[in-house]
Amino acid sequence: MSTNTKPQLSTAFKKEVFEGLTNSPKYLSSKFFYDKIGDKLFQDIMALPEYYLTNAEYDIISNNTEAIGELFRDRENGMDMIELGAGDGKKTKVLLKYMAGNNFNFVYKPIDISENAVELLANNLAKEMPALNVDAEVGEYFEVLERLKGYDKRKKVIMVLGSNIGNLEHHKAIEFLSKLKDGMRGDDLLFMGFDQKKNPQTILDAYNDSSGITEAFNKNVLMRINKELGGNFQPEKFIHWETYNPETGTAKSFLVATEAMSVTVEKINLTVTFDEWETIHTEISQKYDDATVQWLAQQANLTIETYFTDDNSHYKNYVFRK
Ligand code: AVI
Repeated sequence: MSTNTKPQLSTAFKKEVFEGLTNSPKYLSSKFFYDKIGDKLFQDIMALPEYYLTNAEYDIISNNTEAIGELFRDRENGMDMIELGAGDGKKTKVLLKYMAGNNFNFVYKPIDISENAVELLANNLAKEMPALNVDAEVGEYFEVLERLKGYDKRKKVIMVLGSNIGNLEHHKAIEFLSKLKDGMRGDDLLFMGFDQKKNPQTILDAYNDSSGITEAFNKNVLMRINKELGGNFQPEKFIHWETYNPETGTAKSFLVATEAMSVTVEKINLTVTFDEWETIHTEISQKYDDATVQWLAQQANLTIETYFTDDNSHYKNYVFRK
């Protein structure tokens, strides 16, 4: 088992924080939510009653384990299962157990932007399923995709769960899907989770929980700037604000300044001012319908082979082929 780390991530953090805070309107990417504290907050979010996504996808995988596993299987040559944004692997473990228990010949390659998440998962799998062949890696999706070309010797199944694609705007999602497609060969599959459009209140509640964990998660980007880049943000002077547009399916998170202030970020030589009620856009969480997923697939030259859904059709896992 190996775990590679990417030191240039902190340079990207500096560059993107500078760009985002000097832009009008201000923005910060949600990919910077995830450090040790952010990972823990996200784990807590996944356990919230309001955050229906995790249970919906868990149910889909648990209720269709055999059908999904058998789609993945290559009896002759074995296969590689590559998971982008693996997180804690709770849902994937259901499949891993099926595959291991049914004599699949495979390597599991979890990849996550969070070094901490990858390490925890690798250690946990080593304990829970010691016979499993695991090859974990830390990295950002786009640069890791380049390195996947080495995984070309046998059938590949690429998994992206958690509706992680929803954190990308459509043009970026198409770029992402196209790059995945470029790394796929004829019998390779892409198994991806897409949160679906539904009652707007259900979506707003999922991103605006009553216990304030999502608020802390959103503000964690400010905490990271303070800790890692010498910033002096006062997170209590910002409120977490969530919007959902049922027409476009886009949920957006903001941090809104409750008073005029000036903030300095020493390590990037930056002082920025905020007007009262000025915003920082921090995240999008896109919700989909079949037509939109079909359109994204077509733009990326992928075809939808089939999909699996939960009883409420709140969430869907689609299987794509090149
Ligand atoms: C990781 N990602 C798909 C989550 C989402 O639903 O957009 C992150 C999240 N943000 C707030 N709550 C959860």
